[in-house]
Amino acid sequence: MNAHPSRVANDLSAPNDLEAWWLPFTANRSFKQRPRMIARAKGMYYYTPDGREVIDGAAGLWCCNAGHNRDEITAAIQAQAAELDYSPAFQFGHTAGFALASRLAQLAPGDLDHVFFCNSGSEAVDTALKIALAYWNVSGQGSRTRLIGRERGYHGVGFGGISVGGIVKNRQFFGSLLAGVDHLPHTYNRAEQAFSRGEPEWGAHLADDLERIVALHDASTIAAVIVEPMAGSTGVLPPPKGYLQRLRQICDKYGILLIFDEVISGFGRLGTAFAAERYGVIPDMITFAKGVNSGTVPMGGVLVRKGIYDTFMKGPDHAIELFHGYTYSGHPLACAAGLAAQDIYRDEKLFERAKALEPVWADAIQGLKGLPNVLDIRTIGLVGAIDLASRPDAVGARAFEAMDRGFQEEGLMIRITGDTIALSPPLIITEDQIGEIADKVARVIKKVA
Ligand code: PXG
Repeated sequence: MNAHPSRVANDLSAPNDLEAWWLPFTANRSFKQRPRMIARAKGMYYYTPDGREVIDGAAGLWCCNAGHNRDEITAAIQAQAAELDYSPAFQFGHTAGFALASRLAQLAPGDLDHVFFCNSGSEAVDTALKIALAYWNVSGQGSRTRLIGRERGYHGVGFGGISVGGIVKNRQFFGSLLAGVDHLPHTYNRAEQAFSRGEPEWGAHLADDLERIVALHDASTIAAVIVEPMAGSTGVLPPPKGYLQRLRQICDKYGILLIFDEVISGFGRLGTAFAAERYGVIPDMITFAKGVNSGTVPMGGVLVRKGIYDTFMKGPDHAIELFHGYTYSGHPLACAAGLAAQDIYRDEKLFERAKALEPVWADAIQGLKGLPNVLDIRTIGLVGAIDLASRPDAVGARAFEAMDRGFQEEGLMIRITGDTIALSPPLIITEDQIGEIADKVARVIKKVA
């Protein structure tokens, strides 16, 4: 008997057909000529089908905060599948869902006491935007319909998310998007901020642009502002000092809801449970996904302040209060994985660990300054980004080669966007492994010079 049947099933070193799977956000033709296949994972490492070790510099896609294939999470998923595979969340409930919601409400700051579950960050964003619109409806201020996002923002790929988002390529092919959306300016200015550690000194005043938007449209038409506390996907833009506090003040002044999209920044990435805590700002809603169960089972959700939830809780007892939800809202397997991941975060003090390692990480990654083509480096929490100069007439080619050769030749997994390398390792990383990532990134940057 084979002791590891799953390993055999995964042994696709020569898969016989790569055509059928249209990979998301991927150069498919290039991938299929020279695949980057992953067979298994443990802790800080991925392993290729031929057994090569690849250090995970990206926590998968910013999600495996507890590291890979944690026995406790695996066991929780297995036990839940054996006990209750699926249970509807429309008009019924199950204990793992209530337990996880309570844990998350406890973890979140202030009176962010209620959780609406969905299955991804994109769904979390669309859910939060819909709750904002419905909230103003049930509050008797139905004229508040405008949604304000930010340039360079990433809020997933649903129509709501790309409408408030500000990544040009994610918007330009998809029609006219949602109506009644406006955007704050992004917060990056290389001349003022290059090679800053943590929050840059320059840029808090950019929040004041919300005053201009309010003056243009009138506050009575604006439902909500949504921002990532730290813009992730666009290439890691930490918020300028004081910026998020200022945004909160202006929202308060005009009664506008403030949504923090913490799909990346949640669950310890910046050294606190949520970025809201790092900045001492309580938003009206927090969207989360990814790290909630360390990326093991699809899950997202929205944390909602008590006052918003309470506003919906009226009308006849039998009446549905919010006409929204998904078949898999609060899926038992995702919830069980979430409880196990939250236990690991607490017991291993992983958020505190990220905070303690922040200076070590910053030293290592900022130490890459001076390598060929490095234009800027940004670090915050356990996140880093390195902007490389683009090759003439080939934007993105240098970083693409760095990602590919990092994986194929150096045993390194990184994320890229344009010619920016993004790093966000699992929070279990050791100081030696920080050194390993920095060394490998340095080698790759020299190779693609
Ligand atoms: N909001 C934010 C802030 C995100 O970062 C989403 C929403 C959407 O989540 P889903 O689960 O629908 O993908 C995200 C996702 C990258 C990268 O490397 C980032 C994300 C996803 C994949 C890759 O930049 N962020």
